[in-house]
Amino acid sequence: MSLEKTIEFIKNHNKFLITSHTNLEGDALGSELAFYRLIKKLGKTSVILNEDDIPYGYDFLPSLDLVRKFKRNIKDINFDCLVALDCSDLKRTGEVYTINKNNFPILNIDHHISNANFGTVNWVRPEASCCCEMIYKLYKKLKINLDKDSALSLYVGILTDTGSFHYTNTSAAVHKITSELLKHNINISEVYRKVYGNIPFADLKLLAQILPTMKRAVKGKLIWFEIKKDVFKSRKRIFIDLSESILNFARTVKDAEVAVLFKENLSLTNEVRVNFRSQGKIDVNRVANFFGGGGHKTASGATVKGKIDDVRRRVLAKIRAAINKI
Ligand SMILES: [Mn+2]
Repeated sequence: MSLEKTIEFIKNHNKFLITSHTNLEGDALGSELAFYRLIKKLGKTSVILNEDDIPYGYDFLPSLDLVRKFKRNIKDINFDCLVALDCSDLKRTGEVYTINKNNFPILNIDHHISNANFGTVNWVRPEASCCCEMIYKLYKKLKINLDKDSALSLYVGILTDTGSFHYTNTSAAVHKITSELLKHNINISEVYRKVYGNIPFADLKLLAQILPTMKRAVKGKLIWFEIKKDVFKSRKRIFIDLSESILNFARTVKDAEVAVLFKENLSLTNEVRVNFRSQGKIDVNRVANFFGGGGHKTASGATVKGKIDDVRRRVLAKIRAAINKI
C-alpha cells in the first residue's frame, strides 16, 4: 500500500530535496544516490543535502559531487517536497529538516522499527534489511533500469547494513537482490577493501585505549565498553567509526548476548551516546526506546543526558533486567 502511495507521491512532485541522517553511512548514502538517479530518470530534478560530511571509507561512491552540505543560511535550493531516507524521525536529519519552512510534503522511506511516521507519505518496512533494499524495490516497481552506479550504491548499503551479510536481517530476498546487483560487474573484494580495509594505523591504535575498558556481567551475556573524551586528545580527527569497530569486536565474544558502548559527547558535557547490539534474544530497540532512542531489534542507539557513570548504571540495570527474563 505505502509503496503505491510512494509512487503516487513521486509522480505528483517535481523538485525533490533528498536527505538522510547524521553520521552518514553506507545505507544512507547508497539510498540517496540511487534515489537521485531514479528521479533523474523520470526527468525530474533533485538535490541531496546532508548535515554531515561524507564519512571516511565511502569516498569511492559514484557521483558524490552531487551531495551538498547543509548550511544555516542556505537559500539556493528549489524544492517542492522533502524525501527522508533511512531516518527514524525528522531530527535524525540534524538541522536539514528546518529548511522546509513552507511545510512542503514529506516522503518518509525507512526500515527502522522505531520510525515515528513523520511523513505525509510513510513507507516504513522494518522487515527490510536496509533502505537500499526498499529503493531497489522502487526501481523494480517503476520499471526503471538500474545503471551500474545505482547498483553499486545500493550494493554498498546492503553490504554495510547487513554487516557484510551476516546480521539476522540477511534474508533470502537480500541475496536475491544482491545477485541482481552483482550483474553490473561490481568488484566485491575491491568494495570491501575500500569500506572496511582502509583504517589509518593511528586510528586503530586508539582501540588500545578503549579495549581495556571492556567489562562483562550476567555470566558474560552482557558486555560493555566506554569511550571517554580524553581518548581523542592525542588525535584531532578520527577517520574510522570506532564505535562500529568496537561493537563488532564485542559481538564476537563467546556468550555475549548484548554489547553496549558508552561514549561521552565530545562537544557537550553531561551527554552520553549509547549504542546497543544484540544477538537476537534481547530487543535492544525497546531498551533504546526507554532512553529516548530507537533503531532495530538487534542494533539501536540512544543519546542520554547525564554523567557517564550515572548513565551506565541506569542503562545496564535495564539490560540486566531484560537478560534475566530470557
Ligand atoms: Mn539503514
